[in-house]
Amino acid sequence: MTAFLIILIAALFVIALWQISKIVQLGKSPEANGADGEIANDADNDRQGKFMLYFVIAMYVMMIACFIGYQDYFLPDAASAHGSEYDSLLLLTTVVIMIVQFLTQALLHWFSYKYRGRKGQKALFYADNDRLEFIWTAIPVVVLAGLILWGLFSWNDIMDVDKHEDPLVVEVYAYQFGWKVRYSGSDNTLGDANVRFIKGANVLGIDPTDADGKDDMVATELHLPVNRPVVFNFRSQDVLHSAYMPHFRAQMNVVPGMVTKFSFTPTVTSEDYKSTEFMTEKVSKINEIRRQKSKELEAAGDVALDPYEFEYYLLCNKICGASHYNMQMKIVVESEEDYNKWLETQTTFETTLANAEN
Ligand SMILES: [Cu+2]
Repeated sequence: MTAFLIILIAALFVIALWQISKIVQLGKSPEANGADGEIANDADNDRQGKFMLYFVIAMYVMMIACFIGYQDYFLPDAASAHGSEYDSLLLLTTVVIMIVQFLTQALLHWFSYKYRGRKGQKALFYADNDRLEFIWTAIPVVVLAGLILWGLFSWNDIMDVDKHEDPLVVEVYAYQFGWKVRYSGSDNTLGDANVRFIKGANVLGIDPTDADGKDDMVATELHLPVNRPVVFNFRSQDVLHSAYMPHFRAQMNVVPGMVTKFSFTPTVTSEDYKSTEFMTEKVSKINEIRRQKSKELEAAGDVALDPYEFEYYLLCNKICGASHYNMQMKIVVESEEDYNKWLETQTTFETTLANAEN
């Protein structure tokens, strides 16, 4: 490996010297360069002009192929109340950018080809055109102002955590490398917490003297009742994490030493989402791949793969350390009834502490 690197460096050094000598040669007078020198002639310009044209065609073909080929990887419909607005904004922005770049790239490369250098041809000196300048200034101003205004209103609405009536208050707690969730119990108020209180069974550092914290419940799965607004309070034990819930179009940084907030209303239960056409098709495709892989594994004497089943997940979206990739928590959106049943099986902080002492 070291020998290869030395040879590579030596080769690059020789190429650099050769290039420098060419630049020195170019710097000399045109006469010294002669007819076959390094200065571009008509044949060179013609070739370069055509390359510009081929390049833009190749770029469009690749772009269209990517849009078609990667369709399967687009996120499916949003499962939260604000999600469709967010998706419309993203779609409109993408469409506008696509139209503009399609036209401008085509023009840029076409003109590079059409007006490629030819001996004796002179460029036209064209100082300015007020009407043209007005058009290409006014249109972007109007379009951008519209996009920005819509974006600002959407942002303010999505980020306003105080707009809901009777929301469910939940804490999402991040640590290297996992998530915990804290439910606020019957008072719907989270008890104070601080990493300094972390001790024994008190894994989230809930203040044992705060009465609001006694009925708090710590869980390892995030269960949410459908159609009820949820206000998330995010806390980190160690480093910067990011709580990412792609199906709900939600993401918020989780910062040590402070509480960050986000709220949304889940609108589709896990069961309903699993039975959408998109998801059943996707899952059967994945399972077909797994079946093929299992055959290979079994032939080699290994254990076959389990079939895949879709679940909502909360993922970490900040590279926070060695096991970052594995930092996820299952999210279950269910009916109010099922949610209450599940909640009854959870243990309050008070009971957890009492059990730990015994
Ligand atoms: Cu993380």
